[in-house]
Amino acid sequence: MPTPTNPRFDTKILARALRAGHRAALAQAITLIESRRSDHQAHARELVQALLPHTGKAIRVGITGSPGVGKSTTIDALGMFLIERGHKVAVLAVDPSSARSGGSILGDKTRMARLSASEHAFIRPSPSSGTLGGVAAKTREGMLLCEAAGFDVVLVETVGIGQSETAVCDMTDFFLALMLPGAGDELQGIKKGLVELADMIAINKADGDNVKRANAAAGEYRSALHILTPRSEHWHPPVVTYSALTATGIAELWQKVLDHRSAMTASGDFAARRREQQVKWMWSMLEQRMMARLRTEASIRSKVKKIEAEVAEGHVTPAVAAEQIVEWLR
Ligand SMILES: Nc1nc2c(ncn2[C@@H]2O[C@H](COP(=O)(O)OP(=O)(O)OP(=O)(O)O)[C@@H](O)[C@H]2O)c(=O)[nH]1
Ligand SMILES: [Mg+2]
Repeated sequence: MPTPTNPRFDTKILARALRAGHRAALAQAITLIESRRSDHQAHARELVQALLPHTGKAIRVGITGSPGVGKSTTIDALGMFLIERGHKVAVLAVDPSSARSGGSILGDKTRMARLSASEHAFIRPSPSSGTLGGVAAKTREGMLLCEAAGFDVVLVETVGIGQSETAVCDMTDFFLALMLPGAGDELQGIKKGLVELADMIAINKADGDNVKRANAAAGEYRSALHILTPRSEHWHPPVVTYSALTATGIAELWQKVLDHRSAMTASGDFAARRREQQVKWMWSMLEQRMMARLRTEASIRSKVKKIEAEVAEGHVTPAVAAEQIVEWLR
């Protein structure tokens, strides 16, 4: 297959191979959208636009939780459960820290041993390109490519950090917050505002000695959720307990995702949420593009540097400088 650096590279050929379900083509296409080279980015835009009619059909689920809560183990168990039912599962991640640490939340494939060995699963670690906005935009496009390649469930993992959670919530249909039994974790989650994003709270590790504590935690979450206004009047986020290790409760957990989809589709909220997400995405792309111009266009960059110094010295007000920079971008 011609590579993007090849002058005879053809996005149509790549799109066709991807649609035919060739994993190498999907992987290559994602590499293309993650590239910073402007010729690659032009190809990537063309590719995503060409594939757009074949996207949007998957069930998109965001999964968050603090380190060690069992995200990887859950994705492995849930992924295998879905594959056994005939689904094709793509797993993506938004982890803006991966650039710095060099690692990635999906790096640990030993916790997803079964899924990573399955031909019906596609696992891709987080793009490691700087800003959260950039990482999220690339993950979102990666999701579209996975859908075009025939994956009908997309799981997007993120770390339990406010902004990346919002980003993942903004690209998925269902946002699942994983919690641990006990450990005072409950009220933390509520303080962080996470439960206001969550479409469901699932308490993991409800096995062995933990079952009682998990049930107690579930009770606390339920009463806490009671006093919050749900995001949709047609869905009150349930609280469930399960064990990723033994797969107990995984079927019930998935059933809630399906119930949510039915309720949201019937009320029209499903389509509304997707529409809103599209528009938000456009604006965030625009922001990215504008910022990229400031960073990459040499003529603008040097002027911006100068005016930045003047702002720092107090010679120019931030408002005047911002106005001037907007002028330069015209
Ligand atoms: N008892 C029990 N242990 C579990 C369960 N799920 C995960 N674990 C254990 O919890 C630890 C962390 O699990 P991971 O799946 O790696 O958690 P994670 O959220 O992906 O962690 P990070 O990737 O570090 O953020 C591992 O030792 C798992 O074996 C469960 O349902 N029950
Ligand atoms: Mg993990």
